[in-house]
Amino acid sequence: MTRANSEKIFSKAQKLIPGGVNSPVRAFRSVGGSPLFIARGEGSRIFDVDGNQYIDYVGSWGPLLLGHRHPAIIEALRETLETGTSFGAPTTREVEMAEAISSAVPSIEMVRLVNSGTEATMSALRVARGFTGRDLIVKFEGCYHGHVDSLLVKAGSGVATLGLPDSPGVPKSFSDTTLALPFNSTDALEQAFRQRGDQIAAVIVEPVVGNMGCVPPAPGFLQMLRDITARHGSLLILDEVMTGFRVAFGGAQQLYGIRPDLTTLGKVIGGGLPIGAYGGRADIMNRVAPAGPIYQAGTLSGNPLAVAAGLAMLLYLKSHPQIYAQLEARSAALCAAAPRGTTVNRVGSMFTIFFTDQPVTDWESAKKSDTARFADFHRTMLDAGIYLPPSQFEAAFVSAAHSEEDIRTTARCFQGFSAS
Ligand code: KE4
Repeated sequence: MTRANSEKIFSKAQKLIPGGVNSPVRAFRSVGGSPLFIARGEGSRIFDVDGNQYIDYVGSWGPLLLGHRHPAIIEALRETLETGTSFGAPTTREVEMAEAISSAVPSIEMVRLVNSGTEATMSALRVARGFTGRDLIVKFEGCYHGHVDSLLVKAGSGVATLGLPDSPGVPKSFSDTTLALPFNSTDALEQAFRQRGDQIAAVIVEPVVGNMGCVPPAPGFLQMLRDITARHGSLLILDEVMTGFRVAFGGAQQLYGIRPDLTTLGKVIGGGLPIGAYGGRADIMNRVAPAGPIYQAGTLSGNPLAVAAGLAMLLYLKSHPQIYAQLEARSAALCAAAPRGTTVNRVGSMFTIFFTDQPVTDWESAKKSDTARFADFHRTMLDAGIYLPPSQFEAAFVSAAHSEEDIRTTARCFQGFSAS
């Protein structure tokens, strides 16, 4: 299997783009070797510029719940292209999209579309601070909510992958307004609220963490977040950029029966095009400009192409609910084949194989994983035609396009790898 073309393009890319990539985690830094340059995708497959094909378990980091180039999404894009690409003015489809999101996620009484998950979480924080008049935000170590200045504190995903202490460029005054606590720890949270509860604007959490690798909430943890924020007049923000429409049609809040004040979305709701969204209680969202004074804006927010792809995705999922049972069954079968000596965390079709034989319940336990062995595993799978996220601290994704044969093929490769 040659990757000469990828390597050649990568060496040029590094002269023009920082690290040769437009997002750090794509650079394969923690698994070694050069990133593959992808020529095209189809269903569960991606094809690199050297003509190699792979079963894809990254799925663009979550958006491609239906796999690459699903006909419903491609058709919606083709049809929309006939009418234009962007108007900077409202369109009917944006109202249909708002309706589709709100009907799927009842806690989202009103919603604003933006262009990325980062914009969604950044805006949700501002709204929470504006609504409560408070400054402090609570987040959890290993959770990643996009590259928002005040949330790049003990963050997961690429920050954890690259072992960055946090990021230069974030003023101390910003990070001073962020309390980063251990995920799944109630003691630390209760202490923070005892000491500073009346200053805490919101708690933001990935209800199922994907960004330290997949880490589910401990039983009762999310309910405890809901109770303690309500008791102190703070808001609960569920960052469902990854879990929204992924772990259930109604997201993790449907799965765990939690009603947050605000939710952030992205990835799946764009069907592979750039999008984000934040929404929640109408009394909060009506404080957002121009209805209220809290400002947030975006030239391409509600872009017709992104909305067309996203709406096609949501309508398809709504009319094919059996997809979630299929995702559950095939993901479970795949994870049952994980190499011996590893710990697998999975919720629905998002999972991580941790190279540790200990439970992984938070960042402290996740970072004990043997990242060198993970790198061996990643390389071995790549050579076998299996494309996994190039980081121990990321979630992998099964899509509706992954066939039973794909799962069997991948399972055989997993089983053939010795984790000892
Ligand atoms: P974006 O700004 O990358 O669209 O979304 C930020 C974000 C917010 N919240 C959660 C829970 C997220 O997972 C993300 C982004 N996820 C990463 C993958 N772990 C994106 C991949 C990347 O950074 O290239």
